Amino acid sequence: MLVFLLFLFGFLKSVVGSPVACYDSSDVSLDCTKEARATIRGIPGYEDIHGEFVFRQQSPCSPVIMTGSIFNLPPGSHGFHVHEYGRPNATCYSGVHFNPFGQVHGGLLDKERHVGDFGNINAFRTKSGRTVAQFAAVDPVISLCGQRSIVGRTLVVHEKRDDLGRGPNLESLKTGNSGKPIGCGVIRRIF
Ligand SMILES: [Cu+2]
Ligand SMILES: [Zn+2]
Repeated sequence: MLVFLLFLFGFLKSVVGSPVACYDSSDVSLDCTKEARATIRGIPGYEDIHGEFVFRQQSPCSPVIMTGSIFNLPPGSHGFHVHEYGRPNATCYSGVHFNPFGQVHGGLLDKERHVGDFGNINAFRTKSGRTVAQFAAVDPVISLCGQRSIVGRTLVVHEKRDDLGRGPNLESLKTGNSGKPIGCGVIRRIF
């Protein structure tokens, strides 16, 4: 585990060194923060689900480093996105995927994707019987300020696997057929 973490941080450090251009000047605004967090809670019927995520960005034009984990998801892959609004109710309703540029749904590494598309988070059962899902990414598409800002929006985990826009129906290009949200949390800035 420790070896994996050391490897991961080495990888993140090497990627963060590379400069990433801002899309335009509106990305550099006064609301910039270097760190944001989201606490995930399950909807009724999934109360055991909980998790924490941290988002860090050195400057408005740097990629965002995101790390976190969710416990007690059903084992398997679950669609994982930032949704538009930051006011989840008991069902985690928070609008559609955050999509300020009117693109179609995709995966984290796709050229064409919603800004809020993180693909899937994968849950594994541990020896203790608990289920753990870890996620780490260096994403140049999201930001903690400007028009790509995920701050104040909702991080959502879904019941089903996200087909990343490659499914057989139109819904695939909107939601990846990932089904209903089962857990969520608002992304809040850290002062
Ligand atoms: Cu979603
Ligand atoms: Zn999407």
